[in-house]
Amino acid sequence: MPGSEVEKIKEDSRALRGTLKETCESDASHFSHEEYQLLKFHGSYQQDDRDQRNERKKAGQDKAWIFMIRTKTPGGSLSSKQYLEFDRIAGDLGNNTLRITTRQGIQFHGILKAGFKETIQRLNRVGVTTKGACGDVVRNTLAAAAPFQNAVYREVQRLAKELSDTFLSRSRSYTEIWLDGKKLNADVPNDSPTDEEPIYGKVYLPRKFKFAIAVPPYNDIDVFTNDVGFIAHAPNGQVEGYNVFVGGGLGMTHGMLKTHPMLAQPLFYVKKEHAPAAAVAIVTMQRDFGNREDRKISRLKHVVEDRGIEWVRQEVGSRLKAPTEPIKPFAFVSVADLLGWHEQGDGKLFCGIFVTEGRIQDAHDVHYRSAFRVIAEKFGFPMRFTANCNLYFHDIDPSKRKEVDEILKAHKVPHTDGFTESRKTAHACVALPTCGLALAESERIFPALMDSIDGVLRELKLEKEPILFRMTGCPNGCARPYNADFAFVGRAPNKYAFFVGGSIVGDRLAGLEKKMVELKDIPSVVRSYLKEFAEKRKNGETFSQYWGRTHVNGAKPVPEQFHIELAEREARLAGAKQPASVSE
Ligand code: SRM
Ligand code: SF4
Repeated sequence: MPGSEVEKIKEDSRALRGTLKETCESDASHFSHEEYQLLKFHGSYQQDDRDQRNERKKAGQDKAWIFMIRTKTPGGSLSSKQYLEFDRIAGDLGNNTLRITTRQGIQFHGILKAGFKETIQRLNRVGVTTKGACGDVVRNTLAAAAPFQNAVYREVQRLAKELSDTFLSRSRSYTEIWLDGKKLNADVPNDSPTDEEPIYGKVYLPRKFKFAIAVPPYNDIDVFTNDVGFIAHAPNGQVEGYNVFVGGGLGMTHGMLKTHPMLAQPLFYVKKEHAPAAAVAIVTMQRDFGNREDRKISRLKHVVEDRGIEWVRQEVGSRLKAPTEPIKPFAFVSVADLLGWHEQGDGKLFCGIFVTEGRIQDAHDVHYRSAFRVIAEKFGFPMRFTANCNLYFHDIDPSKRKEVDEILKAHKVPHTDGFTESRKTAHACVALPTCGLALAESERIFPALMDSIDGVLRELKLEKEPILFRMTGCPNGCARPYNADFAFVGRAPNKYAFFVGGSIVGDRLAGLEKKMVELKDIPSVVRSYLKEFAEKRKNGETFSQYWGRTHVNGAKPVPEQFHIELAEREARLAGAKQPASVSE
């Protein structure tokens, strides 16, 4: 069978070079379609400002080409010095914003072609690479974000860096094209002198690949939505090993049954020293068995679904050559971050700061960017990005707490004490105007939508309830909507598919409740579910527990659950006449 078009582009690319260097140095306004596919492996997406698209088209003008550049910061960790350079780059070369991503990285938006190489060089000079932040390789490795200073959290952050280094492409193309052949980043492993990719081979992986490492009881990196999830087992304050889960992934296409989200399934437990080898065994299995003909069904989750978890266990076992054991018991409480002030375990403090949709900017009267710059300049505290798109400053001497609070207050950075519990965890993906795949707004309209939902929560006295809301501008799932209690997934301008029934713990998938809800109707639709919950809940159960008790979903997800409304599914099951869909 011939491979997909992208397979051919990779194969012919001379280790990801293609003609990127030539086009970068030419006065072409943008990269070609083939070059764009390769650009991803170097950490960037070619985009255009979609707010300008129609007008420019009418005026017969070319698209307003811009670039998104994404960093790889394993475990979301970086120094204040690095952050300050990020801030300067956003001002000098980007659109004056920094976007914390749902994978603990940063995206610079609005970079022009003329500033592309400079952005990459400046990032590398402060020890941050963009290599492999996108493309068919292992993406940024998530690791428990809370900056507790103890052996367990240190080990998990260390493993994130080790996995990141292990799976970094060894092609010299990145250094050649963007760094003028000089390695600017001492922290990145050496390129292979022959371009050889010891793990990936010539055509890399069939698709993107994602690792996450969690430390119970916090599932703050949403471990089950990753291709591979490691869950630390640390009964005596030291990591002894990891429960390994495989086959998580969320992307789907509306109405296409063969595409659907899956949560990772239990594979085995391995001792700590074998975790990196287990990672290599799983990645090489996906390299060899992942579908290379149809990119819609090419993630690890499809190998797990098609061949079954027992086959996967055998195959990985034969590659691993190290002992494995059955999964050890563990329990998570929430996907939330620890916002506000906390002791980090060594006499110092960390401060978790809520960042509206992860967008660090000075806008709408809240000056996040200036506040973070002042704190980073004045104190030099290390930082952590979270997978909920928030920020931790850590290693803070208690004597500095008041000053930090004053800086945040002076810049009107919101204090989460007065927030509803839902607001603290709610998140929306980037979508318009930069995302080329967005079918509807997400980041830009979510704060106002959450204002309305907050009103409903307060009216029903549910403001203290941990209920998870997420939104995306299309079904790809970048804000991880399908394991939230409530999710709104863009279908068309102002229209969203409505999902209910994930969990605040991140361990259950939702189901489609309504194929299409108008944006303006979302608060009243949500209200009907919340009202039922407020009236019928038992013994203080959470919304997730209530839904789990009263509905069957998630445990063994079926494709229909994501494409056919619940009412219709039930009617089909009962053999009854199918009712017309709510909105279509
Ligand atoms: Fe994503 C594609 C943004 C996390 C699933 N994602 C995109 C692109 C690059 C659009 C494109 O291909 O042209 C978006 C760029 C928007 C922009 O303008 O910036 C985009 N994804 C994001 C970010 C920035 C969302 C955010 O709100 O933070 C996240 C960047 C993470 C990072 O630093 O690496 C982001 N994307 C995710 C996640 C969540 C996660 O990984 O925890 C998912 C679901 C999990 C998964 O992978 O299954 C996700 N993004 C996708 C998919 C669907 C993949 C699939 O298997 O079907 C696409 C489309 C694709 O790959 O074809 C996509
Ligand atoms: Fe773009 Fe869709 Fe991802 Fe949102 S979910 S950032 S609209 S690809």
